[in-house]
Amino acid sequence: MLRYVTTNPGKVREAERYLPDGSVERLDFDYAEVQADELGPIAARGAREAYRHADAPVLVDDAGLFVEGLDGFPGPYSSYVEETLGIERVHDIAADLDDRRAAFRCVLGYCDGEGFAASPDPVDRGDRDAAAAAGPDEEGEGGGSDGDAGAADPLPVKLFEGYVPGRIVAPRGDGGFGYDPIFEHDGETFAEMDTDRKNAVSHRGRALEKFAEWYADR
Ligand code: ITT
Repeated sequence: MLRYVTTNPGKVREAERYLPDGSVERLDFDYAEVQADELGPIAARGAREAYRHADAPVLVDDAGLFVEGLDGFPGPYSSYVEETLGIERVHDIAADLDDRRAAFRCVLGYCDGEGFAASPDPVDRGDRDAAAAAGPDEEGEGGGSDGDAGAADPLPVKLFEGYVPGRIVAPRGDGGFGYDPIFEHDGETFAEMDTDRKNAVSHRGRALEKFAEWYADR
């Protein structure tokens, strides 16, 4: 059984469409979200922490809204900004911009205590630079170290990324969750789409599609 690690039931509703019935359950575990300007390291750290907590295969899902005219803000801070400012105020700020283009990004981090081949999707072996330098070599089973002495965490995490472009608009629609009402893609906000339609184009749908294909062979 795969544990989808999130406090957000909306994410699991979307993920269930990609995985066989009964093969995934939500693990409501709030892993520490480290401060970082990229989603990958946050997902990787979270996957390790969640794996150690659950002692079973886990998938964590870190997502964010990146507004072009705000240099990518709120990005990795999207959760904090939703809780503090709220999505209407994010819209108000974006409404003053010439450039209202934005994108959602999602990074899924999978960890089951074993090693993975790095290609075609990235593997975080505890030190991203070392992982990049190591290239697409096969990782030894059992979570072997990348040879980097020191702080690197040897538990490998496989990462799957998804992206969708759009723009910030005044809130419309009552489906979805989070920033969906103010994110328009192809003339409709994500909150105006049902789950299948959102999945067909969304950041999470793209990442889940890659994950599901890879996981089916695992
Ligand atoms: P977990 O960390 O427990 O999974 P979360 O909702 O805080 O739950 P994220 O940190 O990944 O998840 O999400 C960052 C913010 O982006 C948060 O405010 C979400 O509501 C929002 N978000 C993530 N995916 C979204 C989506 O598909 N549509 C709209 N908003 C989304």
